[in-house]
Amino acid sequence: MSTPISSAARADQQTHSGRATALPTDTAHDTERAKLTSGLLAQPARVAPKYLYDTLGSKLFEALCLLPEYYPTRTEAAIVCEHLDEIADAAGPYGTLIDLGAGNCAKAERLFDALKPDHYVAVDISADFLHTALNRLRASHPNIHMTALGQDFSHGLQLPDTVPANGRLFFYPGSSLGNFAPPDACRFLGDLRQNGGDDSALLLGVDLVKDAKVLNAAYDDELGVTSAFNLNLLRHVNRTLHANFDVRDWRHVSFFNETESRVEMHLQARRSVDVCWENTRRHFDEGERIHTENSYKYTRASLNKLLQQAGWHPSVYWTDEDDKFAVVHAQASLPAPRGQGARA
Ligand code: AVI
Repeated sequence: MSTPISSAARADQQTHSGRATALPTDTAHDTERAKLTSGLLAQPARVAPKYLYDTLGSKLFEALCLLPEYYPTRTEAAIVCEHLDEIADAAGPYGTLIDLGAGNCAKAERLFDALKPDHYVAVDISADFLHTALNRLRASHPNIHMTALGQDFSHGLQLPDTVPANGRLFFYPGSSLGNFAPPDACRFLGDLRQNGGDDSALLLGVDLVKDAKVLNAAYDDELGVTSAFNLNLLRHVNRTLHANFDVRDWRHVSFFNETESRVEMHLQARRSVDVCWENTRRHFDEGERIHTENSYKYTRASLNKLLQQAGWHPSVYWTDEDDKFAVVHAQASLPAPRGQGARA
């Protein structure tokens, strides 16, 4: 349950922006199916969150970002818009902007005029989608050298030699870090620190701990879009395993687990059901659950600790007035005091 969706290899060649990727090899497909089977047979059962993102799941994710209850996307965009100059001041002289989970590159594009990078590297599992996005960006920003990298970076980022080794700014928005379990988040951030070297920096969007009511509503909205997003995972599993989950046998369950500081999403059996695939059968009692996603929420203290453990020095936090979400700048080496946001 530790794979962050923004960077995970979506199992049926789709990303959460719904674009096609290269076909996996037979062996990769077999490995995926074996992992899926072992998760479904585990007690309690689990399915990796990347299965939320087939074509329909990607559209449902886009839709849920528009919901009044789901504040992260909107709040992050407002923070970036309001503090763009300060962000540019803090994240100033980094020549290379490396956008992790770039998708359609829209979030990074908002930074271009202020940050003025020489080189923009867009990384996403879907190379095809990136090429289309970069062709558009090249026309509007002819002075920025652009590179598209189709890569699942969740287990380590591989940058080609053409990407300057100095002055790297890693941009990881959308609270995608929250879909990693903390030890994996630490490993991931530590890999970036190694990759970037001593003069690199990080610009991170992270969802903050808040009133459980707000969190619970964000992951269980009135219209039922998040419920459809979660249930749709079963259809994706059916296609991948030739399984016979009936979506109507399951209900969406989500809640803030305060002890773990995470919102959990599960699917709960409405009745006793048997599910079959290949030569396997799994019985679920009524009320039994499949764990489908964790979304970790941080405080400044817990995020500072994580960043420091991973070798980063948090320098500035920008938040909204309700402290719902944070955009954080961290440096590989101890920062000189600059910028006007709240010091970490
Ligand atoms: C993509 N990720 C940061 C979202 C989150 O909030 O963890 C996925 C999501 N799950 C339910 N709603 C949104």
